[in-house]
Amino acid sequence: MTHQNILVAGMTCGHCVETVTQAVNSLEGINQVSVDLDKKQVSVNFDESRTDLDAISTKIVEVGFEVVSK
Ligand SMILES: [Cu+2]
Repeated sequence: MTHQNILVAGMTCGHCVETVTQAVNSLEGINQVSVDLDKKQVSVNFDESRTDLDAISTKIVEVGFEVVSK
């Protein structure tokens, strides 16, 4: 398992948090997702043999948010 923090712009409320959490969770190989709305930070635990940061970032962008850094 790998743990990464991704900085995401555009999240403003609990609904955004829910959207991002569900989107990332829908990917293969995701173990755990948590979002800190104040820090704009998405923490992800994932199996690096099944997914990667690029796939996670792409998914976040797909549901309407901006990945600032990963
Ligand atoms: Cu929102």
